[in-house]
Amino acid sequence: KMPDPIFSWNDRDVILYNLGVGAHRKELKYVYENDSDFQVIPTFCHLPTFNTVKSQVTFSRLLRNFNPMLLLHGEHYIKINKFPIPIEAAVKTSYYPLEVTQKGTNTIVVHGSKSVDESTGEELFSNEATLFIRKCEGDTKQYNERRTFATTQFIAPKTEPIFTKDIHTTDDQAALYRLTGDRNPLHIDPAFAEGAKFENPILHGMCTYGLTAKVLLDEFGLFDEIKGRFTGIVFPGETLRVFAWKDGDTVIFQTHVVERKTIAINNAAIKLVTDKPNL
Ligand code: HDC
Repeated sequence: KMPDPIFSWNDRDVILYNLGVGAHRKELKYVYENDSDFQVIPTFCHLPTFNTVKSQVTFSRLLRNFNPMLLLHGEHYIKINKFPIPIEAAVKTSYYPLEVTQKGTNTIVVHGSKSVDESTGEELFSNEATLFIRKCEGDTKQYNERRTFATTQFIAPKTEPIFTKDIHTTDDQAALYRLTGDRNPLHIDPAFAEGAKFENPILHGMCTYGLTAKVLLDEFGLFDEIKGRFTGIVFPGETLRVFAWKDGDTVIFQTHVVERKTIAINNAAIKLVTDKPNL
C-alpha cells in the first residue's frame, strides 16, 4: 500500500504560484516575503492534490482504456478550512473517488482529496477534481457524498455584471505555471498536444482558474469555497475577460476568451469569507 504523499512548501513556492496566476512585481503582498501582508492566493490549495502518483492510481484503477493524453480537467472545487493559509507548511493528502459517470464514449471521474497538516493532523483544505476523459470506459457509480457548493450549477444572471476585468495571459504562461507542479506535457509539448487533437499546447485549467481567482480576490476579498467548470480551452497568450455578479456572500463568475469569443470557465462561483463563525 502506497503511503499518503507529503507536500511541503515555503515562501518561494508561494511567490512562484502567485506570479503564475498573474501577480506582478508591484503587488508586494503577493511577491515579496517581507511585506507585512504577504499572502497565499487561496487557489494554491489545490497544488498538493495534483500529479502525484498516488492521485493518479486512485482514479485510474476505476477505468478501462485510460489514456492520459485524452484527459481534460472538467471542473474543480476547493474548500479552505483555515485562514491565513500558511506561507510554509507540510500537508499529508489522502485521495478517494467521489463518482464515476459514463457519458457516451467519455468517462467523467470526480476525485476527492483532503489535506491535513502533517504535524497537527488538522484538516487545512479539501478538493474535488472532475476529470473529463475522452475514449474511456468506467462503471457509473457514486462512491461518496459531494459538497453542496461543488455540485451547484451557478448560472450567470442575465443582468449586467458588477465587475469586468481583462487579463492578458502571456505566451509563456503555461511554461511558467507548470513549475508550480502540474508537469502534464499537454501544456508544453507540441507533439503531445497534437496527439490530444490541439493545434498548440493549451493552458492549464487551474492556471485560468487561478488567474480568475486572483482578480476576484482583489475585488471582493477572501473566499473559502470556489467552484468552476472548464467549458473551453485557452491558449497561452490569449486575453481572458472575467465577469462577476454578487448575490449575498456568493459571487458568480464567468471567464471568457476574448479573441475566440468562447467561454473558458462557466457555472462558477466563490463563497466570500464573512464574520460568520463557520470558518
Ligand atoms: O467542455 C469541453 C472542453 O473542451 N472543456 C475545456 C477543458 C479544458 O480546457 N480543461 C483545462 C485544460 S486540461 C488540464 O488542465 C489537465 C491538467 O493538466 C490535468 C488535470 C488532472 C490531473 C490529474 C492528477 C493525477 C469538454 C471536451 C470537456 C466537453 O465538451 P463536449 O464533449 O462538447 O461536452 P458536451 O456535449 O457539452 O457535454 C457532454 C456531457 O458532459 C458534461 N460535461 C461537459 N463539459 C463538462 C462536463 N462535465 C464535467 N466537466 C465539464 N467541463 C455535460 O454536462 C454533458 O452531460 P449531460 O449529457 O448529462 O448533459
